[in-house]
Amino acid sequence: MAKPPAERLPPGQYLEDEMPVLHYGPVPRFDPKSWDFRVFGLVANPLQLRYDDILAMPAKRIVADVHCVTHWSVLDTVWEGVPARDILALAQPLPEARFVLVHAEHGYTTNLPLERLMDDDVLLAYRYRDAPLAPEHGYPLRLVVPKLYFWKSAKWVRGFELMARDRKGFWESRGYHNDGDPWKEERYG
Ligand SMILES: Nc1nc2c(c(=O)[nH]1)N[C@H]1C(S)=C(S)[C@@H](COP(=O)(O)O)O[C@H]1N2
Ligand SMILES: [Mo]
Repeated sequence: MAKPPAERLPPGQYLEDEMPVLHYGPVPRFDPKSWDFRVFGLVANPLQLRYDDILAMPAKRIVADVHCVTHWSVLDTVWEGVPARDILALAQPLPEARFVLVHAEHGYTTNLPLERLMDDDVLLAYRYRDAPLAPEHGYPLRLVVPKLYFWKSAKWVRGFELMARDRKGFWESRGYHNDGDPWKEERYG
């Protein structure tokens, strides 16, 4: 049996029905001719994928609760896309690669341990609630990392940079916690 909603809420969170649109800067426009997704840094096989390459990969659908550091949570969000680990597997991370800096449009970044990105619920998503992702929610492609506060789920993603040492992303270098586990209330560093 599914847990009652109250037990699915991490400490300090309240329920919303729909995800409020929240981001820094403007919504980028998508040009499929110039768009790419790059996997670079400590990989044996650097990738430069087109949007069609990503759509052609086997898709996965997940249902997940998401939690924003500003205290709202939405239960049972539905996402479809390519598991991040499938794309990382194509790139073949080198043994010394342990961290990833996720790059998005307009210089937004967020950092994660490589191992975390390999979880089976981490997607590069292009559909939300069984419809194409809306531009303001990250179209054409966004990262979804359900186990961490939602600032780690970068919208408008353009690449993964694999690194030996951790490097802080946009919010992490502005006072947010480096790890961001909502169940441990890792809001600020
Ligand atoms: N590129 C980018 N991605 C981002 C952000 C941002 O400012 N820029 N904000 C993050 C934060 S803090 C949250 S809560 C979620 C909000 O996602 P939504 O607008 O789809 O609800 O996007 C995350 N991804
Ligand atoms: Mo957020």
